[in-house]
Amino acid sequence: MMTPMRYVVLVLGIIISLHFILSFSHEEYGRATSLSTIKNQFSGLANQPPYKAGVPEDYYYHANGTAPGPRANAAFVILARNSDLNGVVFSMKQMEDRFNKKYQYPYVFLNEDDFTEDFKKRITALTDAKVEFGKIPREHWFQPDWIDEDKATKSRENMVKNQVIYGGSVPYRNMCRYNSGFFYRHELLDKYRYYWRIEPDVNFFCDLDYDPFLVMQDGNKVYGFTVSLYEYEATIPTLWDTVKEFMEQNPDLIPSGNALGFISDDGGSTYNRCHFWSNFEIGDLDLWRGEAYTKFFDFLDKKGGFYYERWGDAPVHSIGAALFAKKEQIHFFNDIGYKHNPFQHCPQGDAHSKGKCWCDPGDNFDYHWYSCLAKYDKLFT
Ligand SMILES: Nc1nc2c(ncn2[C@@H]2O[C@H](COP(=O)(O)OP(=O)(O)OP(=O)(O)O)[C@@H](O)[C@H]2O)c(=O)[nH]1
Ligand SMILES: [Mg+2]
Repeated sequence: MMTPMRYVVLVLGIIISLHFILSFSHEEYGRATSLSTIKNQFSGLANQPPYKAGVPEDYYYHANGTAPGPRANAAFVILARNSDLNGVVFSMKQMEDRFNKKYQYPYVFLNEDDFTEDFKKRITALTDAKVEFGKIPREHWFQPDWIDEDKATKSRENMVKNQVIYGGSVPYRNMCRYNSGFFYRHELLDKYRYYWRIEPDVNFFCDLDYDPFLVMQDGNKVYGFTVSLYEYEATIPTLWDTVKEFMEQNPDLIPSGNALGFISDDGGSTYNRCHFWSNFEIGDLDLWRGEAYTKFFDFLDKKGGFYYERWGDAPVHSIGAALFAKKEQIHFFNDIGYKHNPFQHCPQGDAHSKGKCWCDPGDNFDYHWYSCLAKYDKLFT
């Protein structure tokens, strides 16, 4: 007969052996349960935003050559015109050199026109990863019939008079509406869960020796950013009233512990105009595909503000993420040095040296008066 103590030792032995067998046979299990991962996810630093703890060292692969698996189910998404080719090449070459030649994530290019052969040739020459070129369905792109064109024209004329940037442009409005509510419905993205949006003419300043998609996946994050700032009031005069109307009608879609404090300084009465700069996004497509955001986008779209005003995809995504995600699910990618004119996030201190960044650390938007990062930080303090 076994004594109770022997039982305990036996059961413990079985658990420990199982853990080791799983760790060796399933890379993902091993990584997910490694001590530093658990420490990062469950303890963090008290009263500090989670990014301050840094990405655990076991996510890093500093050597050259293909990084060992696993990979996330993810792709880069680039919306572009044929005329954007040189700018896209500029961004994509840096993405390959700084990150993707080791990770080989596929690219999806989207356009309301057919991409030219020249475009496809110059893009595919830049990478060994899979590249797909998609055409946007007409009904996802162009101004819908039910928009009152007289009203839209008057509003554009007014904005031109008031020198609102892109205020007179219909294509720009199509683009903002498409990025807000349609890109994630393109059939080429159906198979993916995570995306990283890239725009023409941006800079990536640092070596990225870990996979940000896995950090999103393992940490249950749904939206990642590098720059945040204030929106121009003139482009969104009625946006917040519309959002409030939606919130009043759909309280059950809005979880507690969300990031409302990032977008409102008074518990939701007014919008403080903070938004994540959506020319850089690493996100979970399921955030946009889910019930809450789907209803939210439809509600906004029906109000016509993408055409009667000039609602941008940055405030629309940001408000959606801030309302429908938990604040811990929104991640600041502190170690990704990034520039889209005229602002840049340049990692500071250890993050700068770890990434061998080439941006000037003195030129950093983080706590500039026009940046909203302090409001993000404040969510956690
Ligand atoms: N296919 C297509 N893509 C577009 C169109 N307009 C803009 N884009 C893309 O949409 C994204 C945003 O457009 P941008 O012109 O960069 O807008 P922005 O970042 O607000 O303005 P900039 O400061 O000029 O960069 C980029 O990836 C563009 O390539 C368009 O009419 N058709
Ligand atoms: Mg741009």
